[in-house]
Amino acid sequence: MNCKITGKKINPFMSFGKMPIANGFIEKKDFRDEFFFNMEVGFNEDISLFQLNDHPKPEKMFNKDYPFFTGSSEYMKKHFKEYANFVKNYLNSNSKIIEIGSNDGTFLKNFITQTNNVIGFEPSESVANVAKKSNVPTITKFFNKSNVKDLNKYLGQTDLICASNVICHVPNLNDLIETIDLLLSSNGTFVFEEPYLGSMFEKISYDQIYDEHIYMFSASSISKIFKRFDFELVDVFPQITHGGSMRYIVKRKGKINISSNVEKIIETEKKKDLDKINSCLNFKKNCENSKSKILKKLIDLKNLGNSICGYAATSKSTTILNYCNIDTQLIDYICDTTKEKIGKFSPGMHIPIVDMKHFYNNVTDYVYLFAWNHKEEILKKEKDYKGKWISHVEL
Ligand code: DWN
Repeated sequence: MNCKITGKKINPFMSFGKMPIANGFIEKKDFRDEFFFNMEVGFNEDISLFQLNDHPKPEKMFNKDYPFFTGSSEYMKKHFKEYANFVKNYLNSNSKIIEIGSNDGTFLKNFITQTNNVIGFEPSESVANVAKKSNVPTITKFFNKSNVKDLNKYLGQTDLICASNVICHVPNLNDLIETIDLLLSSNGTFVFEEPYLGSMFEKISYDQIYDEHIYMFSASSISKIFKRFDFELVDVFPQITHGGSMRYIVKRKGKINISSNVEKIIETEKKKDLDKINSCLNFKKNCENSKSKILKKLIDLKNLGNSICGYAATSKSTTILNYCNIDTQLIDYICDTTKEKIGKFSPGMHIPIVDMKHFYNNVTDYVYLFAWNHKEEILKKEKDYKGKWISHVEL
């Protein structure tokens, strides 16, 4: 593959094998036509960027039926409220705000009482419609140069562009940054949060890698990428969300002093070789060990006569199930709160997705927590469950 930013040829260092669309929850009648791609990952040392070798077209993933709703976690709603308070530091009373990938409007809802100068870009109709119902102004389109060109009121006049768990979904980062450049005011700020490469390596949470997550960023990669466009990474704030994320603050070059946080984190990343392929090769070994360990655990538990179900049909679970080849011989069902997933089957491995009533009426000896990143919230909710929780990451 060629790196999507620099054009340089990158050789994949690892393959996760054949993968379906992570959020492609499927009906039985469609099993035969299911789409798969070969999921390989590579690393561009020039810009320290971990990336997928190939990925399905964005329209195949983010379509009218996209079934992930940000508001499905109470904790995340709280997080986005706090995030909204944080970004107010970059605003004045007339500021215009744009969110890239605004999903169901969970974040922007925090602004619509204060200002009409707010727009969300969200290409998936299913989630965009929920935002619109909550009166969050939403453009049901991808965020790119061609889709912002007529937004005269916002061109060069937007004080804040935000995104959460979205920038890693955008294949053409060159176009994305040029679009930001078109919109941002001279002293404007781009604030975004993404799953953090360092946390993924530490937790061996390789399930963060799937079709939608084309990149896994670090402060080193973000700093290098934005420099190419005359922007600067001016601050970073580690987050505990989604198993370890990073909030990045980016401004046009020379606008403010760069916080010492940036230098510190880049130094730490260097010490951990996060800017080098070595850390990836180590991660590869860790993934292979993790796969053998979890498979052995599930098989041993089954052989001892235990029943096992899955909790939360996350996008991440698609990687675990397909990479480890886990099907209904090991996991009876996966329960989830999302009505758009219930009654369908998991992508690739075709495990039935059921509602929470089914979970309470068909209690299993073990539960595989696929939403391990929401552990606190879920374990509190399910405190009456008497069996054992398992996962490939430490719970
Ligand atoms: O980047 C992305 C992240 C932020 O969100 C996306 N590409 C898609 C999505 O990834 P995910 O599906 O792995 O996200 P979550 O938030 O780990 O899992 C969401 C799923 O978990 C939903 O199907 C709802 C379900 N869930 C549940 O059934 N009970 C979640 C919670 C908190 C619960 O209590």
